[in-house]
Amino acid sequence: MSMKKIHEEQLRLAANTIRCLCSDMIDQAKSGHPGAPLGMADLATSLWLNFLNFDPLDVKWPGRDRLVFSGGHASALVYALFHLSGTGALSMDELKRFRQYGSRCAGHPERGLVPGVEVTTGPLGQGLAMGVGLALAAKKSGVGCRTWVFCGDGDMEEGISHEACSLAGTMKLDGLVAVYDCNDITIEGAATLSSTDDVRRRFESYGWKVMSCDGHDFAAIDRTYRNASRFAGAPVLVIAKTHIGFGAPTKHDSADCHGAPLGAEETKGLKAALGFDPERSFYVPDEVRAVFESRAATMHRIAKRWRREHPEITGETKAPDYMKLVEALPKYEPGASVATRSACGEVMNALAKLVPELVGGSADLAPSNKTVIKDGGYVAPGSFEGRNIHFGIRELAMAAIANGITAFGGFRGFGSTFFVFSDYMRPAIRLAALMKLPSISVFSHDSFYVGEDGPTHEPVEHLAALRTIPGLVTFRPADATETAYAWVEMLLNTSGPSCLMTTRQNVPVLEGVRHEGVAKGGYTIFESGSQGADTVLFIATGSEVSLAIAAAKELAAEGRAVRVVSMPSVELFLAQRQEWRESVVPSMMTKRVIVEAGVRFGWDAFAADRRTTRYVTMDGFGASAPYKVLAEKFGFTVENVVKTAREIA
Ligand SMILES: Cc1ncc(C[n+]2csc(CCOP(=O)(O)OP(=O)(O)O)c2C)c(N)n1
Ligand SMILES: [Mg+2]
Repeated sequence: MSMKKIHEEQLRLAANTIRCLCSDMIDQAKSGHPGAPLGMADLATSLWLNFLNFDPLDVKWPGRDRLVFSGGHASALVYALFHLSGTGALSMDELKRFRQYGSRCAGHPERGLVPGVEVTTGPLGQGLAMGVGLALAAKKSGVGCRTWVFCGDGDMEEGISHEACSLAGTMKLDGLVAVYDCNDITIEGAATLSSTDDVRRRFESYGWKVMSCDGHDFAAIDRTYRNASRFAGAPVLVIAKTHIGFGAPTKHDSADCHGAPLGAEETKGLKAALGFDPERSFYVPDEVRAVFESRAATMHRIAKRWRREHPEITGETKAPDYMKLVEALPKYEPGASVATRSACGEVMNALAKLVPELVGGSADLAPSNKTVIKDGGYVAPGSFEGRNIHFGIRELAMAAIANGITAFGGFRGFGSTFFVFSDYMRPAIRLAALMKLPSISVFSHDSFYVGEDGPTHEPVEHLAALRTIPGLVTFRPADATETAYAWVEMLLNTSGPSCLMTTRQNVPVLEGVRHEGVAKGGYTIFESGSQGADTVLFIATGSEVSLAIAAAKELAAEGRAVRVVSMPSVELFLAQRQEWRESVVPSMMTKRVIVEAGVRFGWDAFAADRRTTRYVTMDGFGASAPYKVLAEKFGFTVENVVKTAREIA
């Protein structure tokens, strides 16, 4: 289908309209970032009207190009574009409610709020890394779309850009075009105050094709985009020299316009300089509406035809069939001894056959994490079919790329590493939770039982820390069977991210494990004696469940009433109805012992009575020694758990 090119004069008028709209929005809100929208308006308008394959009337068209504004502070620009494009989601009234409670035009663009916004951005650098994930998924999907990422000096400075772009270059990830809004200004002033590296040579050394242009010269932008979109064999970086605050009479080229409204006078000056009526606000000339409408109409025709020709590609991630997953699970015999990381590997492989959309890898620890999909093949330079990815030692990029893969649609991205390094991934896990994206993280070596590697490698506060992220579901299974059920629950959870914590060391396969119990976060795995106010109630997770059971059995042998609750997912348990929670952890059972090889933080919520609640938890960092020695030193022995229980029994 031939596409009518939008000419330079029309582009300029459209870009200037966007500049005025953005400044009006920001002035009205008395809050926002005008500098980047004004600086990037020409680049963004040119892309939108002449290159971006995006149908505003079918924003989920699977063949669409993916567009990311990694510097989410340019949100006004995003909203102005979506408004003009005619998705219908952003009316002029909505633009006037920029940054107000309940508006779709939130401070930074959020996936889910504005249909067509692919990923939430704002934490600098993550958008670029998610763009790598989107581009990787695009290659895997075979739909042939491109991924365009706008990024700025801040994105370039962030460590994650080095991680993600180095990987993208190594993999020769073509179809990805990053447009670098190079205005040499950040909040504190000149970017050179803190960064003088040569971005061109940096990216060339990663294996990227680097192009450059004047970001305000439409002919040059057009030429560069054309070359970039045709380039095969490597990702492309377009270094576009721009002026922050372009058009603002006194604040252009100055950090002053980065994050503060221009204000009435400066905005009038901006409009006058751009040939607009200084007294008119939220104004869009008819010609500008017309060019956006014409582009949208063309795109809609293309998308419709594409959908007719590819009815099999829906772009949706299907929720897997529960019964099929359960039937495929390996069975573990009580009494056997299996590290939950090993069980994790077996279970994951059994389920991966039924869930072809599962793709991901490890940050160079796959043999330890046990997260290789056997026979799945690897993503390699120029070859993207494999289901396994060598992320390299790049945990944060791994998590953000997994988010990009998941956000593309039709895939579930996962990443894995040692649990202690989950901190390196946390910002991206948080963003997944905010986006309600069902990415998966697998963390092996989940406690001081790591042993000889010592405290640098022994997570202590990490369970508590992950449990604080709203919307994240964590699983710390007690044994191989719970691990199997946890995997099923992670795959069924399509409304947010999940994490699985597994042991390095062997743990016994337990009796009494119940799928319903894992699905509900916590359940009674063992009890003895007449259950009532005198029962000693143990609540434990992961490798400490078998320890609690052993201690409970010792007390039971003396005729005491005991109960052990396994709580693989604290947040799922807390989300259950009162009846379930009360049946598992009855309020009248106030004698409680909580056992977890992590800090006590968070567990006080489970104390019915402080005087009769005891904790076998970690008070500080771990240490370097054989883990059996550490278990003695830190009190994770049957003897100590029994002794602790006796204090209240
Ligand atoms: C991870 C992270 N750190 C800090 C910030 C706060 N911040 C927002 S924009 C910005 C400066 C970005 O500079 P640049 O990308 O050059 O944007 P420009 O000033 O050119 O618009 C900073 C530090 C952030 N959003 N994310
Ligand atoms: Mg800048």
